[in-house]
Amino acid sequence: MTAQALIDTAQALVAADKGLLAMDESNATCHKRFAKLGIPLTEDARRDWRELIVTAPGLGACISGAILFDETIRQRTSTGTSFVSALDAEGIIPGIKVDTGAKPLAGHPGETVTEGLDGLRERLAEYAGMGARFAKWRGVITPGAGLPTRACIEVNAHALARYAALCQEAGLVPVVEPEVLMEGDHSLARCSEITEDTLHAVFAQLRLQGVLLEGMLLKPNMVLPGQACPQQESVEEVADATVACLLRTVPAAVPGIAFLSGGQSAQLASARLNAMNQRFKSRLPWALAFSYSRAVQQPALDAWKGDRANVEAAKKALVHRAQCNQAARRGNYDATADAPKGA
Ligand code: 5MM
Repeated sequence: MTAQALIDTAQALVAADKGLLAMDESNATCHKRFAKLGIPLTEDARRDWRELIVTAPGLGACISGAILFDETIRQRTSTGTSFVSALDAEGIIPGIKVDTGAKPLAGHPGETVTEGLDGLRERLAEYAGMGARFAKWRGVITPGAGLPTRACIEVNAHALARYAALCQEAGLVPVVEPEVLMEGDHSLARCSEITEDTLHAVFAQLRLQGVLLEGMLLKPNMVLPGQACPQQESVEEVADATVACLLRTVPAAVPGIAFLSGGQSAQLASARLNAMNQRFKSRLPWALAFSYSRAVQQPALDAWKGDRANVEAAKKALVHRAQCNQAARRGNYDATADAPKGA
């Protein structure tokens, strides 16, 4: 695999104002979301849900790549097509989540380190053989009293860079996801400080470990006040703070930044991305895109509820959210027309 092939894939993932769809929930996370809607917590239900997504007509016009989970990359539609082939048919690049989860960090109560490096070289080779062209790994940074610690930031940055180097060796574009959580009562200014520290540490490790910046994507949080913070800044203030933080930390060689949604509502995630592109797009070195899970999937999951009769409505809801985020990349998202019913 040449460096140019990595660069081409990374650029294709942010081309045409499209974005990524994260559909890589582990079974535990998937079940948490299913349980709220009374959907059975079974492999069949998980497969049915993911089939609905990969067969949604028109999804490929606004989604460039889909991040799958180990179970999902091995599954097939009810007509026997592999999910990878179904995505390929829509022009969507298949990707794979390769971390094995955030585990308690020894000696650091309340913090985690993401695991999955053991045997990663072999797993990446297997996934590449199955058609994956990019991968994803998420490190979690938790704000709190005295948190995050330096230790937590450094171990997660180190693991992200080791993962990224192994991905590029295997010919897969690494999506590097350091997430500062939005749970808590911290201010936007505190989130900005933590995000800046984290991104500096991540890019220092990526450099140390020889990762080709042109052949990767960054998947960060937006700079937001904690969910329980009494002061909630406007869409424009969030856009300004997020772009300012990224300009201080992300090298211009990185082709794209694809945000996670982190628990924001679908509409807010679109509105904030839209504001960033509207205000700054022409002056930024990298594309500002999306790699949402909940902010694209949740309205469709609410429509589906595990009932076959709702499949078509759910597909429409899914494609609608993907279209809204493509519009947000163009700075054309109309938040008023997209307000949730009854709001
Ligand atoms: C932060 O989570 C990622 C983006 O999703 P949101 O847009 O909903 O925040 C997401 O890709 C996440 O990493 C996966 O859902 C996998 O989560 P788990 O915890 O099940 O590995």
